Amino acid sequence: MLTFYSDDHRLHHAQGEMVGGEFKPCFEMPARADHVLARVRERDIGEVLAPRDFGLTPIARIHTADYLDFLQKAWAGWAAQGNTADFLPGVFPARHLRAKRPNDLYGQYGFHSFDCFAPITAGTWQAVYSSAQVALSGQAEIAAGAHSAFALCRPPGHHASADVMGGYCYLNNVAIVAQACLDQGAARVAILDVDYHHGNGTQSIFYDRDDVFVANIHGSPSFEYPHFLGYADEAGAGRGEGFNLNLPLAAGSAWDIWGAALETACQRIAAYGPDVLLVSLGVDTYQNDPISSFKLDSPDYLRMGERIAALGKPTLFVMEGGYAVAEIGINAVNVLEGFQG
Ligand code: SP5
Ligand code: ZN
Repeated sequence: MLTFYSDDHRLHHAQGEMVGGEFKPCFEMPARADHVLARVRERDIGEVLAPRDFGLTPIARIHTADYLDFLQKAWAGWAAQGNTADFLPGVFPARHLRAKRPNDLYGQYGFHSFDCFAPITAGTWQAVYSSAQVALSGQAEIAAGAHSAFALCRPPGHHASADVMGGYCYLNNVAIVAQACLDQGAARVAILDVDYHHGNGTQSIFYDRDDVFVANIHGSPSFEYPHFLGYADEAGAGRGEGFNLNLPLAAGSAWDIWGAALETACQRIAAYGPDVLLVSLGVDTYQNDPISSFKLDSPDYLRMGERIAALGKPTLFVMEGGYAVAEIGINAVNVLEGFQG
């Protein structure tokens, strides 16, 4: 299968994040994409292509104008105030406050964030814009008739909702692609999110819709990030009732548990009968992932790809998380190789 990739991801390399009360190097670092790309080439799974530029229009089908305006202008405004270090938010319109968008940049950042894990640097906008174009280029390949493609996105996207960033995510690449599929004539799209963390952004974007079925397998929010979405009783609302599936799992879950959840998700996807399947491919379910608790081993990712392939749908894999940097390439490409058989 073809892989889409842009070097622009390197333009986003933030200085750090809070871990255990200390400011530590970001887990979400450029080397992640380098390792995946190296493994794609080592295993020779297919050509690697640069993305085409589809512009802002498909991005604006998912994200609000205010949000995109903030993302594009935030660094310049921050730098104009004399700052040189990364821009991070600190105050959020949580319960008991008023969610009215303020005029100042710092207030706007809190308005458009749910945590402090999405720093803005000089190159962040270009990196996230190109990451979305990578995803859209994979979508175009599927639309043109390919059975599968791999969008090697970085930064990832599944924690970003229509107007709120967080969890290393700014633009929701998989959601942008789902909407592009629908806009080009697909009737139904399924998203299977296998990242260790619940894809809260993707869920929220499609929660009241029946044209995108979203299935998530993840560490339960009862103990894991993002903490405030991803329970099993979140099944969709209105027209979307029954079109969201959450399969939260206990800490320490290994392939026996995880594979059973995948089976459940795949049966629901098959029953939905999508025209296209999009996989939010996070490999932070790996046993040695530094911020996660699941116990998947590298060969398990081959099984994952095999089960997904058995659905028989045109499938776009969209890279999300995975922080065991040395093994991320092996695990991600194992899914693709398992899929290809
Ligand atoms: C795309 C993606 O995978 N985003 C994940 C964002 C998680 N960020 C916050 C993680 C905080 C977890 N606590 C660290 C525990 C270290 N033992
Ligand atoms: Zn994750």
